[in-house]
Amino acid sequence: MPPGATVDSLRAEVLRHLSFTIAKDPGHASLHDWRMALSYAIRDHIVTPWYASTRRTWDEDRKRVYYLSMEYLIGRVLEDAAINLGLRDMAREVIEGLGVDFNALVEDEPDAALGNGGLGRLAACFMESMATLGCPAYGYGLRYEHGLFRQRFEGGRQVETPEDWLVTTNPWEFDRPESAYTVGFKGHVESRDGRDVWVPGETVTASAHDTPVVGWQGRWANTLRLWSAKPTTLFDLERFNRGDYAAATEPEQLARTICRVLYPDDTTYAGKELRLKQEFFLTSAALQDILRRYCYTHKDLGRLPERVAIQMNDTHPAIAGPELIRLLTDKHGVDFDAAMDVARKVLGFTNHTLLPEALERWSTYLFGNVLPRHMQIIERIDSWHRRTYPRPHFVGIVKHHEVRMGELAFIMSHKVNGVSALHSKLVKSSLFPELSALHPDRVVNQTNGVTPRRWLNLCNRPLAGLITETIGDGWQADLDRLHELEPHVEEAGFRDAFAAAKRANKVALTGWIKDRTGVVVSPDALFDVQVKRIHEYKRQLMNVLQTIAHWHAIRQDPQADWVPRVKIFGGKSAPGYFVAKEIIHLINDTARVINADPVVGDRLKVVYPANYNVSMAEKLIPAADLSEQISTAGKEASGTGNMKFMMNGAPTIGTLDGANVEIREQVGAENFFLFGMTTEQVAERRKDPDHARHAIEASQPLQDVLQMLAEGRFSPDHPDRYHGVVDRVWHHDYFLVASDFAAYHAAQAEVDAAYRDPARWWRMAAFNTARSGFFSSDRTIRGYMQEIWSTESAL
Ligand code: T68
Repeated sequence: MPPGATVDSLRAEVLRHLSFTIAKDPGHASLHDWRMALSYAIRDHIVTPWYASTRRTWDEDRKRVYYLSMEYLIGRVLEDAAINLGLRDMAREVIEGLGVDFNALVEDEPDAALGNGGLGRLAACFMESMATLGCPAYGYGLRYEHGLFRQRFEGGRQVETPEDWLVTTNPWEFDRPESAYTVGFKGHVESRDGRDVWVPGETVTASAHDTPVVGWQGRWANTLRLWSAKPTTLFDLERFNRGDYAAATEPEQLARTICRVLYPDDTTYAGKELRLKQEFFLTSAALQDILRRYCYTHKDLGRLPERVAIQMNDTHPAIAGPELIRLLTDKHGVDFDAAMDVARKVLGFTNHTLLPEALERWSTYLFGNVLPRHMQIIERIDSWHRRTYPRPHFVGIVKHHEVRMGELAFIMSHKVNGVSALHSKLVKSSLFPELSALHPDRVVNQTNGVTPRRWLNLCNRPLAGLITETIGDGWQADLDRLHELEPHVEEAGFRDAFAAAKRANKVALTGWIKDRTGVVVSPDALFDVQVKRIHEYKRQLMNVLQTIAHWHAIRQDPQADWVPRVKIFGGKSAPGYFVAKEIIHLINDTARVINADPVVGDRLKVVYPANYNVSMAEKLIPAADLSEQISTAGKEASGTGNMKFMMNGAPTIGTLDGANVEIREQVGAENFFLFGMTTEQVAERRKDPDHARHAIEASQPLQDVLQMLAEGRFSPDHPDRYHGVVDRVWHHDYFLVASDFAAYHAAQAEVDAAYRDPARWWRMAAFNTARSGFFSSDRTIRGYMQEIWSTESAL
């Protein structure tokens, strides 16, 4: 808690901000006004540690980490900042004392949704962990006017509407218009005095907006610096005076467009000029800012790696390699070989996917048009690498008229990392086999993690309270201490308290589900949750097919001893991803039929609240009994939702994919519902051209489900709506839904058996929490600091 902060002082600060920042009197203040007043009062307490951290970093001339990411999926800030400062309970007391509903106030804040899914949320967890660990760092990103779209369902179909988090003032950001850089596009390259000079055809100005990120207990704070684009010249007065009004505002239009929206594609890459411009805009502004800061106190750019580490979050900012070379050579006069040496010591690259469609590639035509100087530099890097590391069949950066950003990022980095043990192994062996053979020490692993401050301490107050009661305080910043819960897991009293905490969360969720979806569910049912982006490889389809099989089985024998279940789905599809949208429609259609079936009643319900986001995750995960992590092995790079469920005491039903492998290792095989083929078996299975038919023929439940879908049981208004789905399972089942179905169905029966035995179930659940310490993002960040960034904590 900040020294001297009391309920009285915080109340006075809130009232002062209400009067003098918001200019409202308490009698007329809206919920929004109160939220703003409280946010400013809390923010004031961040400024002191923020300022102190920045000063220390300068005074001690510390190495800084720069995290470059196109996405930051932050969620709400107020409660997170308050809890890290030790001010949350005080804030609640103050606000309730003023006659305002604290929960409603917290929920009035829009989610900052500047990301699609796991990659963006990881960046947000990393920012929080770097602040907690006192690692001097800046996050660089884009200040999108509209974050990830809002999802609604119309007749069960996903409909997207724009998100507008900036419509009301964002109290957490500080505009820094003095930190501004020019970023160019297009144009041509000229030779002047033997030096290549890029003359851009278009320019925009990148202007900084800083958000402080405060760590646990307010001991350190870093900066998230988001760029917005401004026109370099306000408008073309000469054209305007000639009456050419549209052309006169062209610079404004270009600038407006760049930060207008977040690309809503996760894992597929959008081949759009605008996307390339966004990526370069972020990267160039960040690199100019980094070099300016370095040159403020240092002269020798050759020693940049001693003070600067830059991490590229996937290939999206991979233009950092050539841009750094351009700035060092063209602007600072460093020679090419020396610039290559410096760049490669400074840069690191994190890969987040093995899906081939997600590997960014740009046509050389488009690339050369938008970034002509960078195209030259990339060709030079490519031939430098071929010369320096000769190899007969090596695939370079530029091939078949395409620039391959993965290869570029690999070559320009001193370390390349995957995000789970399995994934890093596959990065080496399948994604970059040739490059890994040339650079055997380059690929390393850093298994993902999540911040326990938000994903346990904040979102699950009942469980956090029980943990503190049982092992004392301090586990929030030392999550391995959760192991101290293990001896208590054998005590019936502790397990009862654990179950009671879960029940409290479930009761709260039932109310929320009723409000959001109209469906009434019982907190006595097993809450089975799959929340994540909708994607074929994540196999929500397999989950819904199994749900139908389960429904069918209940109808055959309603009086059998069924464990009541609530199937909870959440997630968005990329707007142009037809197959994923069809799966969404199917889940909603299935929910409608099952929830209205009087024969089944409370034994099975299906709910799919629209617009899954960080704030919804904070409600669903603490109330989950079972975590669905059922991707086709070899496809989910890591997963981080799986870690959040584990921390909150929900065992996993899952395949040996991504970080599931390590979750199972940590928690023990007896506390994990494993099923399905391994990566190797998947590859083997695909060799049989009739794999799906064989699997369907061997499973009566699956045959029945496909038959019901084909007959239109879930789409009576449009009986052939799911013919495409059925046809794909039979004939184009790349993700092996059919082949893993029977094993999944059997594992679900195992789950029921375990749930029927409360002692067994709560033992499993509690071990999940007790053994989740490894999945703190603090552990991950320590790994990056040691193995990739060579940097130390300032604390
Ligand atoms: C996710 N990737 C991985 N990509 O799928 C997940 N892609 O397994 C992993 O846990 C997580 O990264 C963190 O490492 C993504 O989320 C994207 O969102 C994305 C966005 C734009 C373009 C491509």
